[in-house]
Amino acid sequence: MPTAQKPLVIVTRKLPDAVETRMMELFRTELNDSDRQMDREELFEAMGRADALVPTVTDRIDAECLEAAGPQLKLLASFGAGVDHIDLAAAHERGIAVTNTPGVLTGDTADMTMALILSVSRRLAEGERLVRTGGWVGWAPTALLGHRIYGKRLGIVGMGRIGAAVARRARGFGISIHYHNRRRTDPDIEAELEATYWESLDQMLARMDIVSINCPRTPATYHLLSRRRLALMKPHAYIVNTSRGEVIDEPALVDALLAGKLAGAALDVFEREPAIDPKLRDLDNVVLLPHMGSATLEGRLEMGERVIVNIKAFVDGHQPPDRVLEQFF
Ligand code: 8YV
Repeated sequence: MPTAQKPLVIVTRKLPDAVETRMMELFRTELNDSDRQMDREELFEAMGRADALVPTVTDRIDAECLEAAGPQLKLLASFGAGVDHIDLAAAHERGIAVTNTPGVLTGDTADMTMALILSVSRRLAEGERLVRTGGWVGWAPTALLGHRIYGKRLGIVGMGRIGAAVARRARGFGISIHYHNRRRTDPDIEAELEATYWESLDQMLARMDIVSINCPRTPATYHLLSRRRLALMKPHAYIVNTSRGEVIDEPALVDALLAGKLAGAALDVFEREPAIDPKLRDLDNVVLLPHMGSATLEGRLEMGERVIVNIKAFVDGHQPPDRVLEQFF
């Protein structure tokens, strides 16, 4: 981006004030005060003008969108860890670098995973609904009985930063850790977590009390929790997803829940966000959140800082610290 004047940075959504202010100081920045999601035409237009675009998970930067990129666009500095909304191969082909914001949302997402594990197993959302709707008539010995999580087995699908952070937290609740990952993790981490590695996802799923999805959404993880695999899970098992909806075959999950083949699900992400299958909404043993796993002010400020560091490094001719390399996906 060798321009004499400051680079034009277009931000597609409203970011925290402190992040936007710093961006205004450093770059020629166009903000989106309305926070309205850009439609395809607006996004194409922004791609045509920006030197660096700051998209979020709600912007689909596919090959068609990348076709609209002007020759000056050299960086997609995404606000978020996941990059499945960007066609990395098409960006690479056009010589456009992609960065993300890993690390800074690990703890918040892991905290939310624990909150969901507790919510679904102890029926928190159901109890809250009962009180809020005025349906609570008083304490009863057998009302709203959930299941204890202490002593249960948690199968973590994807032992990256977030998976390991979930494992650390779950250990504090007396849960034993199992995991499946493309590669076996560092032996020191395995020892620290007393974690059991399963090369076979099928074998692990068939034995777990709780399954947590913590892998990124890549071509290899699309519907990893397929209809066949969901059928392997125990009927008393819970499934929790704070990763991406597409990792689970959602219609198959709905069928399994309706048929009583799973005890419950806690979902922060969905296949066609923000659309939710109405059948999920009708199920009491399902906890539904609006993709808020990393939604803390602290986290969003740190994500913004990462975006700024990445743009600044790139503009100054250095390798941005969080460059996403296409061949890793
Ligand atoms: C973010 C997320 O809020 O970073 C991610 O991958 O899923 C979320 O926690 C979102 O992506 C921001 O763009």
